[in-house]
Amino acid sequence: MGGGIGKILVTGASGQIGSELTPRLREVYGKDAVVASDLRSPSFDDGPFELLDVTDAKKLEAIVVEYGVDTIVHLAALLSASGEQRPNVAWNVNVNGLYNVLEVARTRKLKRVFNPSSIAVFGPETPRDKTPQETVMRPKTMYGITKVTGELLGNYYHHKYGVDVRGARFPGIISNVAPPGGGTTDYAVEIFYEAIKSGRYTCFLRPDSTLPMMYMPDCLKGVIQILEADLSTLRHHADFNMGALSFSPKELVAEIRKHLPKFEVEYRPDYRQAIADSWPKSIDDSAAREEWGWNPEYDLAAMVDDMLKVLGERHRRGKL
Ligand code: AKB
Repeated sequence: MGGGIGKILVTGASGQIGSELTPRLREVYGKDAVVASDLRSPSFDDGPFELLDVTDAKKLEAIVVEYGVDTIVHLAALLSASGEQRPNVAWNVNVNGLYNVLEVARTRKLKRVFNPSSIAVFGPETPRDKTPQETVMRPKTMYGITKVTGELLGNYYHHKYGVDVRGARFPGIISNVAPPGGGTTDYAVEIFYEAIKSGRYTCFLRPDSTLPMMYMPDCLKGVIQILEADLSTLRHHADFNMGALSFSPKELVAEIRKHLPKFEVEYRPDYRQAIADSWPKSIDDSAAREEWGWNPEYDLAAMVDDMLKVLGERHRRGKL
């Protein structure tokens, strides 16, 4: 077992990332070494699971004590578009939920917390190309505000209390197991399902809206790398820039059309366009590369090829 990790609690285990990260963590650390938790049951059922609302600090602490948890991978959060629909819930879940996680880590002397941040911490005043690690952070969404708060809290708990909090600013994550739900980058997942099922898609962003993205296999690899990194090599903690791909809807459609030439797309930008317009186009992730060896593998062509293969196969079996 690497990085001194003994027993992991994953919050938000039934969500887009949790549905793939939890089984991967179980492959790496052992089935019983990873406790899944969420408001709803996950699609996998090969290990311990607890119903948990992360705003319930008492239940969270009871689970930590019962299982002897020493590491929390804290994925439970509302994303950017849902956060604009329900800003009060986004604040409560994203900030108070994280506060509960950090407090239990401090009082119960846990070894490590992983808390994903997001490119949503940036805003329109931030340089949009190759956005630097250290730069202007004035997000205009409630989600972005909660994520900046989370980074600041994580670094505070590290410096003041010695809690080993790690986090990376995730771009849009593209995957084919569980749908994302409530994000601005969700188009880049939905488009694959519609390309295969109906051959047409209505995109809620403009064709030229370039955003940073990442394929799930790279995301899973990155989370395990950052969890296992030697603390003495880290200068940053809760706030690593993490880049992989950058593309616009138009570029993604062109790549999909290499496989499905008849694929038709219409563009009808909605309220999510303003969110996308306030985010970076690409990310400078040299700190992550230098400090813990971040090195994504998938480019746009390889990601599209794999997504269409996996979903196409599922469609042929009538399971899409
Ligand atoms: C979203 O679109 O809200 C998320 C994110 C970039 O954090 N995918």
